[in-house]
Amino acid sequence: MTNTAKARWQELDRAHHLHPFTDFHDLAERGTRVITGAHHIYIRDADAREYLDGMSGLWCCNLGYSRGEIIDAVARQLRELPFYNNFFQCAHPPSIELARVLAELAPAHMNHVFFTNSGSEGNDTVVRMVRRYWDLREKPSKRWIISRANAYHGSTIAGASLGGMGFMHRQFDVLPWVTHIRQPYWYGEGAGMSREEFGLEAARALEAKIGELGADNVAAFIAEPIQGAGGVIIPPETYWPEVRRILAKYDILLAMDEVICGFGRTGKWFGATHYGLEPDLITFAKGVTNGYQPLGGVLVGERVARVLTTGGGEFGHGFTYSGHPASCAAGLATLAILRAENVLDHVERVAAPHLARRWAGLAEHPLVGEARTLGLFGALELVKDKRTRERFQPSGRAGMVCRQASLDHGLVMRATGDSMIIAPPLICTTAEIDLLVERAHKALDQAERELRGV
Ligand code: PXG
Repeated sequence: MTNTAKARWQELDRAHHLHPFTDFHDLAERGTRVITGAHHIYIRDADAREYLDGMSGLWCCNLGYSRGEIIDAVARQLRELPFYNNFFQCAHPPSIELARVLAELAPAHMNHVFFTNSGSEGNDTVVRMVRRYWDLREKPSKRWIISRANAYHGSTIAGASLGGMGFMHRQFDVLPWVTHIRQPYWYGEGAGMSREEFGLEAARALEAKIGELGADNVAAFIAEPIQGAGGVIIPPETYWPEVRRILAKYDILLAMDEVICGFGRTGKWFGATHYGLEPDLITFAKGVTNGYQPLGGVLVGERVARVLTTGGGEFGHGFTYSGHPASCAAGLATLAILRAENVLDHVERVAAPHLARRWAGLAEHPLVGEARTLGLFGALELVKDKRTRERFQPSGRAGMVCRQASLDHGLVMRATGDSMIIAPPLICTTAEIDLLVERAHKALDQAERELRGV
């Protein structure tokens, strides 16, 4: 692409396009990075520079960018039946077939699925289902939903209320029956405690909140198995078993937001399986179609499904594109590849152990306070002083500097505050993981020179 073509894209973009989650002033100053193509695990920008995509698009292109089978399946479906709805006692083969496959892959007690177009709509659906469930069980006082600080559950009003992002909450009115407890972020908040102790303490914040609200008023707890956008927060091993105990004790539903964890990121089909949990609801999106088509939804466990399907009356909820045939075709093709190529096995036996070993080496770097991984998630905590965990000031600058350094070295690595995060495609080979880590290392060196002025 010529420089004039790139300049024209940038100019038109600035003139007309309001981007999601973007400071428009900053964007106008720095200019848009225009991405023009991609193959395998690499993206290409308008300057024809290639980057190893350490973020799988936006946590979704788990099989990379070159899966012709998914593209062909979508095209075939568009020719066969480009649209029909799933309302009013209708359905079509792709939505029916995808529901069957998802029920097969989900934990054994989950046999039903509701389709949406995104993770945010999935979490709105969770809210609607939870409310309907307790109403049908004649416990209408159970209305509060407990979530966690620094969670991300999407950007509709319900999704953003459930999420625990303060900067989002300040821009609208959070729904009044949503409340947040602390997150299980040991490195950031557990100084002076062992991981295990801290995990228990963070879980017990849930019990304290239930006590404060009254168990008869609490409908559900919603959480990501591992927080993604919040900075790849991997809870201590003590956390989830304690949460499970508390929810069972007080008869409160567990809704797991698996929009990022689902479909192999941890090496299992779901984060719930990784942690041995039996959630009542699972929100999914992103990786279900490898990001090639918009699709999300909610997997529903027997306990809720039985009440919804036998309780009588209409569930007044749905979207025109709930179970769109082309999206479902993309989902079927994606899940077929994940199965046929034993991708989860590759993650569990090859890629994740290799990433864990190589990523741990980055902890030696003077800028890195902690290097953690689970499955194909990775995070680095950038610190000024490794011993005291002191951060650079102003907060967030180190992350931005390292993010730019990473791009300079041909790697897409995200910054969340001063944590650097990766979630590379699940199909990464060990050599590609080596390349990713090598580039991350160079980025850290460059960021250190800049941050310490040496
Ligand atoms: N839940 C989780 C756990 C997510 O990560 C959503 C819900 C919402 O999905 P939709 O499809 O409505 O976007 C997400 C989305 C980031 C980032 O900064 C992460 C997401 C979206 C945008 C940015 O890492 N995750």
